Amino acid sequence: LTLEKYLRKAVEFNEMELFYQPKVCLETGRIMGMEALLRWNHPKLKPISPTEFIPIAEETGMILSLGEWALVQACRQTKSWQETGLPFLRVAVNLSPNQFHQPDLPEQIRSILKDTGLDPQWLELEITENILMDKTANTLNTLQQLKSLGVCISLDDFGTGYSSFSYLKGFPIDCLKIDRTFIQDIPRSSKDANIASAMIRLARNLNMIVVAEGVETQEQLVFLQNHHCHVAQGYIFSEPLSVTAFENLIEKGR
Ligand code: G
Ligand code: G
Ligand code: MN
Ligand code: NA
Repeated sequence: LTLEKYLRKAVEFNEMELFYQPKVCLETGRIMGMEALLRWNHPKLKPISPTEFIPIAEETGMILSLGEWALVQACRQTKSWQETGLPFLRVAVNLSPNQFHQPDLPEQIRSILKDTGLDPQWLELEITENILMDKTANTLNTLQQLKSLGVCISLDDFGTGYSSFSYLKGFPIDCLKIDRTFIQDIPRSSKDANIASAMIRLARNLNMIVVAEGVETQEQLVFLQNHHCHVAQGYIFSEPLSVTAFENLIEKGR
């Protein structure tokens, strides 16, 4: 309950921050985008992970204001980096189920893009399989509205939720993110290696961009390159970084 009380004030008190983790194109070796990840710096509490506070925000409905804050912040920051002459990068923002099912989400995102001046092609929305499973909601319609804005849709944590091939068939998804649990034991586990390579082929055959999450070792990276995975993200390149640290990383790579 205390956490909930603090969380209620967190945005207002400026305690939330977005960190950015680079996504690297495996063909060119260049950073092509980044995932925005929430960080909560409470003045008294020790750092609280999003895995702890996102569920509370979901249950209490606070995710709606928090999620909107993250969208605005990510779009504003990305636009600002473009204006300072940094290479154009695509920013990915995670959407929680509660947020996704708000009927006004497409309108909210349209308005944020307009207000921040970010061209829609530079915004990517990460959703999980469980969102797609909810048949009561008008999921396809929402996705189509989002697509018609010109943003990209990614399927996050792929393979861990209620994975179904019919989602890949029926929904307009641009990008598939292989969950890190399938990457972490490569190359030791031939099972995981086979699953990952099958996911890569599946995505490529469906003309989707395929991203490997949680890449930590050189061996994993070589495996993914050999299997023609498009993009990788993980500690091997960088952990999620503050704005300043991310800027330094981009400058260094130029
Ligand atoms: O950095 P990591 O510990 O940063 O993130 C843990 C979890 O929190 C991940 O599953 C991630 O998707 C989720 N998360 C981080 N930031 C956000 C956000 O802005 N919105 C939502 N819905 N989830 C987030
Ligand atoms: O669930 P989602 O994919 O949105 O969240 C990404 C989570 O994975 C964040 O908590 C982020 O900090 C974490 N992460 C990013 N790269 C790595 C990695 O290489 N290894 C591990 N173990 N976690 C990672
Ligand atoms: Mn994600
Ligand atoms: Na993930």
